[in-house]
Amino acid sequence: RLRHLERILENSTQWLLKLESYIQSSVKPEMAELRQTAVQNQTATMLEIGSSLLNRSAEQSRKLTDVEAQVLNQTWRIEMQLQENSLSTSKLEKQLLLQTNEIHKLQNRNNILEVRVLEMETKQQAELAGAHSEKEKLQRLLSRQSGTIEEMEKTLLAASANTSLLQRQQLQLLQSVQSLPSGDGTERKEIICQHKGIQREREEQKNQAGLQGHQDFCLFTVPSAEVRRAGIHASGIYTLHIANLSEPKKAYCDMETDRGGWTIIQLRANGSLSFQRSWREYKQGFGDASGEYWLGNEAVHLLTSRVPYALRVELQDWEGGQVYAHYRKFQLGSERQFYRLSLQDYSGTAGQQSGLALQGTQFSTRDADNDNCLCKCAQMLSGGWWFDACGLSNLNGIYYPARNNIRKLNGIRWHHFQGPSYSLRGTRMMIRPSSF
Ligand SMILES: [Ca+2]
Repeated sequence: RLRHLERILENSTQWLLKLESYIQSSVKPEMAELRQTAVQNQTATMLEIGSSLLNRSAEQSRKLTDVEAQVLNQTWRIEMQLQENSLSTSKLEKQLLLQTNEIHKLQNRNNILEVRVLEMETKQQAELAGAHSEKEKLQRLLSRQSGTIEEMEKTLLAASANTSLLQRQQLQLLQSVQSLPSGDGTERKEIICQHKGIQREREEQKNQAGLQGHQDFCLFTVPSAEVRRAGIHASGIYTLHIANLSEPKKAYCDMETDRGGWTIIQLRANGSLSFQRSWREYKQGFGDASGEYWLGNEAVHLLTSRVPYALRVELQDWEGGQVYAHYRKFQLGSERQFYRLSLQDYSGTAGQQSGLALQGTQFSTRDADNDNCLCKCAQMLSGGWWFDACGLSNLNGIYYPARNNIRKLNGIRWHHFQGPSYSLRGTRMMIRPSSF
C-alpha cells in the first residue's frame, strides 16, 4: 500500500509539476503583458502629472514675471515722483530764499521809514508848538482889530445915516427943481451944484469907510423909499466897475437872499455852458450874467483884496434838497499866487469849513496843474477848481442830467452834501463885503 501510495503521490507530483510548468508557460506572457500595461498606465499618469506640474510652474512663472513687471513699474513711478518732488522742493527752497531776502530788504526799508516818521513827528510837534504860539498872537491881534472894526462900523453907520438924510434932501431939491417953472437958470444951476456936492460928500464918506472909487459890487440896498422907487433894489444884471480891471463887468446881483447885496460869481443851473476851460478863460471869466457863468478869478481877486468879503455857496440836489455854506471871510490871492483860496468862519448846512477846499489851496485848470496830487486833478475831474489831491468838492465839473448823475466822479461834487460821486443839479457862489 505504501508503495502504491508512493507511486500515486509520485504521479500526482509529476502531474502537478507538469501543471505547474504548464501554468508557468501559459501565465508568464500574460503577467508580462499586465506589468507592461501597468507600467504604461503609470508612465501615462506620471506624464500627465508632470505636464500639469509644468503648466502650473509655467503659469506661476508668468504670474511672477507680471508681478515683477508691476513692481518695476511702481518703482519707476516712485522714482520719478521722487525726482519731481526733489525738483519742486529745490524750487520752493529757492523761492523761500528770495522771499526771505525781500523780507529783509522790506524790514530795512521799514526801519528807515520809521526813523524818518519819528523825525517828521518831532519836527511837526515843534512846528505845532510854533503855530500855537503864533495862533495866540494872531488871536490877540484879532481881538484888537475887531475892536477897531466895531468902531469903524459905528462911524460907517453914522455916515450912512447922514447919507440917507442928504439923499432925501437931494431928492427934495430935485423935486423942487422939477416943479419950478422953466426960465430961472441960475437957481437950477445952484441946485445941480448942491447935488454934485452931495455926491462928492458921499464919495468921501465911502473913502473913509474904505469903499472908495466906483460902484463895484452889488451894494445898493440903502433902506429908503426913494431908492426903492428909483428901482435899484431889485435883483438883476448890473455893470460893475472894478478898480484895476480894464473893462467893466456884467454880473447878476441877488438883492433878496439873506438881506441881499450879493454878486454872483458862479452859476450852474442847466448845463447849457461848458466849464471845461483854460486858465486864461477862468482868469477872465466866461458865460453870460443872464445864465450860467464864471465871473473870473482876476475880478474876484481884485474885489476881495481891498476889503474883507464873505462867500455864500448854495447847492441843490436832484431830490429837491438845498443847503448852503457861508464863509464870513473869503479872499482870493493874485494870479502869481495861483488865485490861492482863503476861507474862514464857516456856518451853514453844507457840512463843514473844509467842505469847499482847505485853506491856501491853489486854483488849477486843465492847462495849469497847481494841485497837491501827483496826478492832474483838473484833467481827471474836469473843470477849473481849487483842487487839493484832489479834494472834497468841484462845482465846475461836468453837468450831468437827472438820473444820470450818480457814480460820476467828474461831475459837480460836494462831498459833505451828497457824497463823493453824486453830481448836483445846481450851484451858486456869491460874494459881498463882510461888513454888509
Ligand atoms: Ca498835480
